[in-house]
Amino acid sequence: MSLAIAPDDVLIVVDMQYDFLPGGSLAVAGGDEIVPLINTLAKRFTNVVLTQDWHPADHISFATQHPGKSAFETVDLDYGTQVLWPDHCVWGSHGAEISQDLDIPHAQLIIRKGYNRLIDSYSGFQEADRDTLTGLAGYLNERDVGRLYVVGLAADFCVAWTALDGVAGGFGVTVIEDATRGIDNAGSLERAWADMKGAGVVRVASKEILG
Ligand code: VGL
Ligand code: ZN
Repeated sequence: MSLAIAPDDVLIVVDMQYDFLPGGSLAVAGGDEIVPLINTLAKRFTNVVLTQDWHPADHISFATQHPGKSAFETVDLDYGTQVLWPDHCVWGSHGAEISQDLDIPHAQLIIRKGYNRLIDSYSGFQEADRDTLTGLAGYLNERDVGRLYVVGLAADFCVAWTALDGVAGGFGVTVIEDATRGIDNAGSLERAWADMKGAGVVRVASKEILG
């Protein structure tokens, strides 16, 4: 595997939305610090795809929908264990908007996920029921793209699940570590890196790519 970026490679910029940035309802520490680096990286890619977490106000992943439960606790749903979150990325709200500080005018696709009330979706490819597809794999396959490079928020949830599903879909996947930040709830960040390593996701620092 070469670290040089090829013209058919794709940068996937995950969930750089106000609710995940400082001041947002599910702020990821240091999330704002990665914006300039993501802008620099994006200039090296012909192909850029953005993802956008996009929930109805009564989404099942919100702790407010489960009386007696608090954010960061879990519940058992039909598809498995679900972490409960503060209300975030509600469609039409400011918090759901992608940061205006991202400077990626050449981004080709914004894929929204998490819009089904009863199913969460960390991954840009597949919802948490592990069945409902977003269409991203179909899009990338139809475009006949090369390697996927994943950056954004949060490293241990939407970045990791997107990277893992990319590998499962047959893509070569690299995560650029310093262009991510994690939530790190109950050891989730360490677990996510272990899962990604086990799946064959390549972990690099941006300087290895930018030279
Ligand atoms: C995310 C928790 C809930 C993420 C989205 O973007 O990592 N995390 N929804
Ligand atoms: Zn969400």
